[in-house]
Amino acid sequence: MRKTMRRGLASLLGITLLGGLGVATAAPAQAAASDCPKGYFCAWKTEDTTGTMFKTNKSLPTLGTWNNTFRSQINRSSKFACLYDLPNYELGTYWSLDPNEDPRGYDIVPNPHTSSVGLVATERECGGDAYPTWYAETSPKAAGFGDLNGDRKADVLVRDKAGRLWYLPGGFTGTLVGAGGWNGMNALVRHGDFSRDGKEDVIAREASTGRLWLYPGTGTGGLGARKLIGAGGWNGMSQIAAVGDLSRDGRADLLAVEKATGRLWLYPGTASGTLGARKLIGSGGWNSMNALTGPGDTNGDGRVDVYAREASTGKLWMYPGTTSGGLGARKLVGTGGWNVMGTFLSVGDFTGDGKPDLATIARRPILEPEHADELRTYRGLGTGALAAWDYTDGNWWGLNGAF
Ligand SMILES: [Ca+2]
Ligand SMILES: [Ca+2]
Ligand SMILES: [Ca+2]
Ligand SMILES: [Ca+2]
Repeated sequence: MRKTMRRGLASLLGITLLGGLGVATAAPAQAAASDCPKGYFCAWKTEDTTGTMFKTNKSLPTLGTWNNTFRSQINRSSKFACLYDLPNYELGTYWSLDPNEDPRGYDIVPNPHTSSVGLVATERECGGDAYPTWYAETSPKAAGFGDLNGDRKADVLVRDKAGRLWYLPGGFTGTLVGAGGWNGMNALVRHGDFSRDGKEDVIAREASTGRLWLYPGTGTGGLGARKLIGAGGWNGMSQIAAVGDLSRDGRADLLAVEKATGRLWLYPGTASGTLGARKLIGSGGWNSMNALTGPGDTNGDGRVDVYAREASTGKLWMYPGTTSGGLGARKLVGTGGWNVMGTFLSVGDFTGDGKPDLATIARRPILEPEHADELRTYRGLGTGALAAWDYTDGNWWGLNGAF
């Protein structure tokens, strides 16, 4: 869990932030901040960046003669700089500086106290792991989705702000499964086995091209070499949601809402692991829904269902899958307030009762929006409805998506 995090340092710690205010740019004595080379964190024993300069481009567990001496500092590295009161990055008090600070300014530290410096890819890593903690009970039955390694524990994939992908198998741990570049994707879904090898896969939409890519799951949480399954035009879809097998042919399908028309389309999975000819399953009005998610069979009739959030009301609706492979008359599942959810996480049954559940990442109304996100879990009741949320975890801030 997150320990102490400090941002907005000027107000919290009495540090004066110069630069951009026309304060520190003119005086020659203060021009030394620009002596800090790009790629480094630098500090001085004086309040005005004069005198001997400390610099590092890697993390340092101890600071030797520089221990507790930083009075002014700047982070010109491409990483977040974490400044710890204790050596060895121990979590007492610490604060973080954004990457690539403007050398026309710097930070003043009234009371020098830094004893170790960390340079990390994401702000989360100043205080812990890049990935959050996820826990799932073992389900009595295989859900057919939400389980990349087939152990009947619902798992989660998380994208961090550095564009890496982490696999969270459900026991509080995480493994790196995507080394980078995932920030180029503007939609990420997985819901079962598209490539027909018995292992769950990931589908991603490339923002710059509107292409749809299939990343075949390796069956252990990792992903293999990608394969193009949509040549373009997918940016015309406002929502893409995996739903499992809605068309009832044994192959996982994809739903998409067409921005221009508000139509809901089903893209059927095929025997070859590609998408077949699309089928209209909602003739219009779906633009009024600003989230779609496929939690599985929520009402126990053997057919997968869809949850949709209505933008204007913040209500959550359940659309039951029908025998003909479409969606039936909707039922209200959440009476309001669902617009605070940034992400819907449908990964099957994580409470271990065999009924699919729902998790969300909610944006709390707090002063520091970058730290606002928390996980909430909703137990599925097996009737299509959800219990009130019964677990929340504030460790889910500072990420760039989960699915
Ligand atoms: Ca699993
Ligand atoms: Ca299907
Ligand atoms: Ca159902
Ligand atoms: Ca459950």
